[in-house]
This record gives sequence, structure tokens and C-alpha cells, in this order.
Amino acid sequence: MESLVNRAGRSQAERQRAVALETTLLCHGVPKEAARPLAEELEAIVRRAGGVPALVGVVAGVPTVGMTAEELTLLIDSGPIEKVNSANLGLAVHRRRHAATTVSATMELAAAAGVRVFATGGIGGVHRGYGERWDVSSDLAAFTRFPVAVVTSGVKSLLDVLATREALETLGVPVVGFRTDRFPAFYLRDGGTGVDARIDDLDELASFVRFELARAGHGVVVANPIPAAEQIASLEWDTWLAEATARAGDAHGRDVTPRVLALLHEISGGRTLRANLALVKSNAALAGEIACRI
Ligand code: PSU
Ligand code: MN
Repeated sequence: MESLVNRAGRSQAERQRAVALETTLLCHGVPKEAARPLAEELEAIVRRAGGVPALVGVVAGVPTVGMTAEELTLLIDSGPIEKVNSANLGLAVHRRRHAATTVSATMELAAAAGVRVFATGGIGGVHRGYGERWDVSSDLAAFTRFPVAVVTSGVKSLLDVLATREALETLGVPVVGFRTDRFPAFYLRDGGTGVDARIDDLDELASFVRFELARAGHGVVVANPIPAAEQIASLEWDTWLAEATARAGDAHGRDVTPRVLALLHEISGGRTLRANLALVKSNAALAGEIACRI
């Protein structure tokens, strides 16, 4: 991509340790006032772990890997900006728009910039009720195209977790659990299904990631469950989700995730937001640990 601005590290050595961070989580997943402090904290966490943070987004049509604090402020203050995945990323670039990148678009830009590790909260996947209305995130297909390891607390628990796990299998995407045998689902440490392999050791994890990205040229899901203390009990979760889904009834397509997340944060009295922040930070730390080892 010729117009890509790549500020993922100042030297070759720094670029090797780069960790991509996405802007959709910041611009659409948390309340506006939480976005800047969260970005700063995630960057500090990545650095402390030995990585080099690179915030990814589209600034006035320029795909940027390694956004500055000023650029992030511009995006946050520009009102509700577009949320782009691999499908509409090119349109935002062509039309010179600001845009927040989801997991798929962030993977695409990270790969173009040579960044191999990326930390997010939870990846998108197969939405519930897909039998009646098909809604499957472009995040899944992105794993078949871009050789990036995504550190994630599994898939968002508002999705059909089992169907998403099967879809990853169909697409041939390896799923490794860091210190877990279970495939996590965002606020839940156990999403009700397993991973391809459990890896407990950081050096071994980094070694597998390096090997697999080079071997297959596709992405790797590194599943890192939410810290135990922040997990939300299933019963509570089911109640909150039922209410959020009912109230989000009119949202569809790209609006579903931001709308349901915002409602959950409200209904749970901030409990899901706290959990969301905790898991993203934990993923940023693990991504930093992997990045300085590969
Ligand atoms: N994880 C979070 N909050 C978010 C998302 C993930 O903790 O807001 C975003 C990611 O950017 C992911 C997107 O790629 O939700 C998926 O949206 P959709 O289901 O519309 O593809
Ligand atoms: Mn969708």
C-alpha cells in the first residue's frame, strides 16, 4: 500500500518488536473519555513488556501504523468516525476520511508494515442467530490473509462462541491457548470449547508464532483468558446480555458490536467496561512479551 505511513519503531531492531494496537476498540468500544487514557496505558504496558507499540488507524485517508497522540485525539474529537474492516478500508482511504480500524483492517495494515504481533480485546466472529440473518465478522477471513499473531481474550461473548471456534477451524486458523486448554470468550475464561494447543512458556509461544507466520503466511490466534479476578459470572452475564440484545434490537451490521457493548457497560453499572479494560491490558502485556522474543 503506497500511501501507508509506517512509524512502527524507529530502527530495524525496534520494528522487530512492534505491537499493533487497534483504534475501533478505542473509538467505538469504550466511552469517549476512556479512549485517550486507555491508549496511553496500553502503549506503556507494551513498552514495559519489551515491545514497541504501534497504534493503527486511518488519519484523513492515510493508513497509519504508529499513530501519534495528536492523531488519536483528532480521531476521537472528530465525532463518531467510521469503523472500517477489510471491506471498507479502501473506501475510507480513497475518500480521505478518518477511520477506526477493526481487527481485520488492523491486521491488513500491520502486515503491510511488517508488524507481526497485535493486541486486541476480543476478535469478531459469528453472531448469534446467523441461521436467520448471516452476520460473520471479516476478522475471521483476515486470519487467512495476513500473517499476524493476534493476542485476544477469545471472541466476544456476545457472539456464538462455538460457531466462531468452528469457523476458525474451517478457515485453517491455528488457535493456541496461553496457559489454558479452553477457548476463552471475552468476559468468560472458558467459552465452552477447546484450543488447538496449550502453550505455557513464553519462549515456546514466541517460537511457535515466528515459525507459523513464516511457514503458512496466515494469522495465529493467541488466546489469553481474562484475568480471573475480573471474570464475570455466567448467570450475571446471560442476564445482562439478554437485556442488551433486546434493547439493541434495531442495530444491525457494523453497529451491532458498538451498540451492544455500550448497553452492556450501562446495564452492568460499568462492570463489563472494567472487565474489558482489564483484558485488553493483559493482552497488551502478553503481546509485548511475544514481540520481544520473536
Ligand atoms: N474488542 C473489544 N472491543 C471492540 C472490538 C473488539 O474489546 O470494540 C471490535 C474489534 O475492532 C473487532 C470488532 O474487530 O469489534 C468486530 O466488529 P464486527 O463484529 O462488526 O466485525
Ligand atoms: Mn458484522
